[in-house]
Amino acid sequence: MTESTKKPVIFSGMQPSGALTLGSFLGALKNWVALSEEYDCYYCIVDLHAITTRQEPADLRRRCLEQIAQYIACGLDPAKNTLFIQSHVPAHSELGWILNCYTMFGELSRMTQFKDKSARNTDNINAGLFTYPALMAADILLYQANLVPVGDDQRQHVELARDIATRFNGVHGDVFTIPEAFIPKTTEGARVMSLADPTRKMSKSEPTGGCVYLMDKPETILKSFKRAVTDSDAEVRYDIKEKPGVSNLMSIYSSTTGKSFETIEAEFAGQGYGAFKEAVGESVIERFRPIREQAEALLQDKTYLTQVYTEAANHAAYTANKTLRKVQKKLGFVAK
Ligand code: ATP
Ligand code: LTN
Repeated sequence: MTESTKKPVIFSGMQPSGALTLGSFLGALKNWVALSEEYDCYYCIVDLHAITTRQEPADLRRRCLEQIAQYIACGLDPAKNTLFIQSHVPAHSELGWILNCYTMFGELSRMTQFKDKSARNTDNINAGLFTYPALMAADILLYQANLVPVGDDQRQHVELARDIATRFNGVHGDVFTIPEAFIPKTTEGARVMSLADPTRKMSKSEPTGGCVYLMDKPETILKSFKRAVTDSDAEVRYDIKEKPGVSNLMSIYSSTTGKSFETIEAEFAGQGYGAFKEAVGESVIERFRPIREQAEALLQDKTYLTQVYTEAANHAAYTANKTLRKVQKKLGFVAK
């Protein structure tokens, strides 16, 4: 991607905190791919964010590489998209610290992800988990991103990034582009719920037995769907309050097949849940099969993957450093 391409900019990221799931795919990756031709896209593996919860070093290293392979296998062409690892571009940490000083304690206290994760990890409520949104704002603002495609659970963080940017610009003049969140509609996977507990988000770092993974074998996927929690009235009907399990399966099926809820209700009228669950499972299997096969093949070629993330980091650092230098100058830091 050359400097002269003046496409609007996209930034988004995913944590290497576990294997990618159906939630990562429908909530994020699928949209990233759809947007990747029209925008100048930076898609990041946010390892600095991942260490806000404890990670096994060997797993973290392996997952970063797997994630690059999966990004590519999902359709992100590394020649057109900057696919990089966050810690390879030190400007993220540097701007992250600066923006901490422009983020209010009260704002961070209101973040639902912090409340959730601190309630679940009572033995490690670290400062990084609390200030995480300032680092996320840095990720986005370094690239002067216009659009940030995320799942619904990240809306609040993108809103905060906008507030931080507006506050900084208010003090120092126009430095940052104010980003917009891009969140898919519910029917297209805004929030894919756990198959074991449809009131909770399918989350790769919280395997409740309700996750479907991008690299799962077909028989595993089918088993997961057959076990999916539903209800006892055996009617395929969309009703998020009364029938969260069935509604979640319908959303998934709608995303993988493009069928509307009405069509799905008609298709399974009077059939009970067995056939329905199997059809949803099969649709996910077919969607994932080519991705898994290509990711497996790419993982055999470590030299290629290293080349992809190294070149991407150089490109990202160039853009990020321009913004960082501007910020440092505004703050009154002495030039080197
Ligand atoms: P963690 O469990 O470590 O918090 P996660 O599974 O929530 O991870 P992230 O890496 O934090 O996934 O998220 C990457 C992107 O995928 C974000 O934009 C997020 O909104 C989206 N996403 C993740 N899970 C889902 C889901 N179940 N439904 C919709 N979008 C999701
Ligand atoms: N917080 C996000 C991951 C993330 C991100 C970003 C997303 C870190 N930096 C910048 C969009 C833009 C999450 O937990 N899913």
